[in-house]
Amino acid sequence: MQTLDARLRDIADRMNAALDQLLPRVQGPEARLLEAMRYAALGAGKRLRPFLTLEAGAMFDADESALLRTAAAIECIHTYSLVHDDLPCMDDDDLRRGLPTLHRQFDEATAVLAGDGLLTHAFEILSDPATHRDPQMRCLLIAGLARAAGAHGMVAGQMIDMAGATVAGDMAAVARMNRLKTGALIQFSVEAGALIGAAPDDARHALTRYATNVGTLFQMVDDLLDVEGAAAETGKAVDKDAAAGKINLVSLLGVEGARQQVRLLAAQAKEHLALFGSRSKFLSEAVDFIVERRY
Ligand code: GRG
Repeated sequence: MQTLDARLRDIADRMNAALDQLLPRVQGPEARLLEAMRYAALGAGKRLRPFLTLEAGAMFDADESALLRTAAAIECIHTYSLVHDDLPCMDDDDLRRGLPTLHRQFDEATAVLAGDGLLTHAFEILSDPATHRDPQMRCLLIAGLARAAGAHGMVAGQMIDMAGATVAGDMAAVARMNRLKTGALIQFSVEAGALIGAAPDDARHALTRYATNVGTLFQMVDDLLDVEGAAAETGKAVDKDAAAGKINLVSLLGVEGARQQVRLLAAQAKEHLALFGSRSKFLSEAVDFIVERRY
């Protein structure tokens, strides 16, 4: 039986190959745009969202190619969000995945356009019959990704974050921001696998609850890494939130309180998988991987 590490590496390799093929270089004046999109998308990401889609789908013997293309679309959205988040008008970061951010490597206008290109390309991938032969399924995937990523999901969470709209002490508001900014796309990553695999209702509900816990704990670990991590390990700047005076669950609960909450969420996430027995081995082990991650 494969280890989780080997499985994550295998999925990352397959994702890189899929993105390489889905984002081909072009000739002509727009060559720079595709180079920039590839620079961002083919970087050293953990490919956690693709892992969640492929693992959730594999439990129901879903078609591998449909899962892989859907995961690539999700990764395009995730990458665009990082590119735009790093821009001077947002978080103004110089380092991402251990390399210069896209606007540093290229320029700001190219970074905005490369993000736009990746966002749009995600929906082109999903609408292609090569993703799924059933047009209704393609529509469900497109609608689900749009909801998770758009103005009622990730973009709304980013707006709340940018506006500094989470006042000190307002735990519920911070939790909602996290649910939208980070949780919505993680949740869709799991749901997409279940959808393509035509999972029964009870399984889909259990997976959604698993994904909700994973999304929340993922963001809390990210906030802990911002406080405790080192840029050399995380591949991005640290201590950003405190320097910007931002409120997050770590500043509200304290480091120890946040760690305790992470442990609780991790246990809950795994409990939601009980229904699947050994079939959910990797999804369960991934919870520990996320808790223990240093980057
Ligand atoms: C700009 C529309 C728009 C949205 C940005 C996701 C996001 C919203 C901003 C990123 C800021 C951030 C660091 C959020 C914390 C959670 C997160 C998404 C971390 C990065 O995801 P990983 O760790 O990254 O999966 P890799 O590099 O492994 O893909």
